[in-house]
This record gives sequence, C-alpha cells and structure tokens, in this order.
Amino acid sequence: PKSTDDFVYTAYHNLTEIYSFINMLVAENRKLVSKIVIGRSYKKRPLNVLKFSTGANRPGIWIDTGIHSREWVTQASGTWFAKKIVKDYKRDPVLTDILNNYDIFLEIVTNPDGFAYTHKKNRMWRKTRRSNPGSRCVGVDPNRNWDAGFGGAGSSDNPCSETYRGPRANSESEVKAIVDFVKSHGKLKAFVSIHSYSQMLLYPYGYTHTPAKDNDELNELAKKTVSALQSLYNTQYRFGSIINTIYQASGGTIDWTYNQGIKYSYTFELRDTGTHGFLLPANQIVPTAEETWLALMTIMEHTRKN
Ligand code: ING
Ligand code: ZN
Repeated sequence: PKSTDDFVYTAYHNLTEIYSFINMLVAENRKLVSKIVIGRSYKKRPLNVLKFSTGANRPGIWIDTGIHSREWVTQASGTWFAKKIVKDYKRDPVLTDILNNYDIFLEIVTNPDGFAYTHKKNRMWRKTRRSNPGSRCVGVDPNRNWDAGFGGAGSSDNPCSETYRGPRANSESEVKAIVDFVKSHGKLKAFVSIHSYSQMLLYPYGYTHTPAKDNDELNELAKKTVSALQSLYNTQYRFGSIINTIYQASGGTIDWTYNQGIKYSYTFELRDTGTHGFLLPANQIVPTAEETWLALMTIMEHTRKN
C-alpha cells in the first residue's frame, strides 16, 4: 500500500508491513502523530510507540497490543485503532475532546521478536526471544516479568514454561522500555494492555487476593465498558479482577502500572472464547477492533472526566 487508506485492515500483516504502516501514518499526519522509539527488543528491533498529541505537557493514556506475539488480533486491532484516531479527530466530538486534553500513546507491536517468529517459524509463540543462559528453551513471558508480586504464584521459574518470569523483574528490554517510559512520563492516567483471547475485561490485582483500593470504581467502569462493547455486535465479556476472573498471575503489566499510581489500569482479552482462539479468522479483525474501540472510548472518556 502507498498510504494508510489502502492498507488492508481485514487481513493479518507481518512486522515489516506494520512498521511501514506506522511510518506512513506519521508521514500523513505530521501535526497529530509522531513515532517514539522507546527502546530496542532483545534482537535490536525498534520498540515503536505512536504518539497522538495536539499540545504540549498533557497527561497521557497508554494502549499496548501484541505483548504476547501469537495474539494476532491484538496487533491487527492496534493498527485499526491508529487509523481510527486520525480519522475521528476533529470529527467525533468525544475523541476530539479527549485529544484536546490528553495524549494517546499506542505501542502496536510490543513484542516484535516474538511477532516476527510467529510469522517465520512458530505461529503459537507467546514469549520474548531472549536466550536463557543454561537452558535450551528460549524466551520469557513479558506478562510475568513486571515488578509487581514478581516471582509469586501464577508464574514459573522454568525457562521452558510459557509463563517463565525471567531471571529478575524487568529483565526483558521490551518490558524495561515501557517501565522507563511510564516513570519518565510521570502522568499517565490510564493504561490499557490488550491480549487475546477469552472476551474479558480485567483490572488489578492478579498477584494478590487483596482488592485494589479503587476496586469499586474499576468494577463500575468495567461494567459500563463491556456494555458499550456489547452494544455493537452483542459480543459478551466477563469482567472483574484478574485473580477472580481468569487466574492468579504474578508479575503482570497492569498490577505494576496500578501500583505506580495509574488508576485506570485494565487488560482486555479480545475475541473469541476458544472456538478459534489465537487463530481468529481475519474476517473478525475489523468487527473486533470496532467493538473494542467503543470500550476504549468509554475508558478514555471516564479518564477525561475524572
Ligand atoms: N492471558 C493473560 C496472561 O498473561 C493476564 C492473562 C492478564 C494475566 C493480565 C495477568 C495480567 O496469562 C493471556 N491470554 O495472555
Ligand atoms: Zn496474552
């Protein structure tokens, strides 16, 4: 494609295609969009973040997709969200109001080494591609590597496990780059980390049964958010804390961001509930992205008003 208008949103794309999409989107929308390289992956690929901004010194909203490489509908949806933001700015009054007060940061390919590997060698690869000293098994689970209950139940110390936590918190450069970004930004107000599959909207905690201090508000907003999502195609989501809704998991992204003071920390598990799982047919990409966008707008609008 020569522009993001003829990019095919109804198909899955590889890393090169998504990186070129990012560059095209920036080139086409210089006033609104820029690309920040927050770090490099284990294999030295750039960790690209799109910044949507209409003014200086704004608080921010973070969205990431693809931290688990095989969850292809998430990177595909992230690409669609990016285009949706540039199309709707100055057209949709709610998004325009959000962007007149907040910057939006979007990391579409949060685990580029894993993503490249899902295209070239193993479609079901989840982890990073770090080589683990002393083991033949490769990779760390980037959603068990954060410094929140790190090493606890719901993570593994076995490098061959799909939930291997890594040698220490933030050992993965893909994780550390976000940690550094969050800390240096200092005023992110919402943090949404997008996975698939299961159709769930989750909030902290995953490592402990102790409810988050904002549990009631997070639950109320989750309820409203899944109802907005359902309004489009009647897709039904469950919602609740990670530990009560999916399973115990320690070292997860949003437990760390929540403990950093980012109140609106959520994780989505997008379509479906297991019929296709990670291999969601491409004809479901756009419907999934559309319904999820309604959910993201609900969270962003609430953030804007609070
Ligand atoms: N599920 C998540 C996982 O990493 C999760 C569930 C979400 C755990 C948020 C911890 C925090 O296991 C998938 N599909 O990856
Ligand atoms: Zn995942």
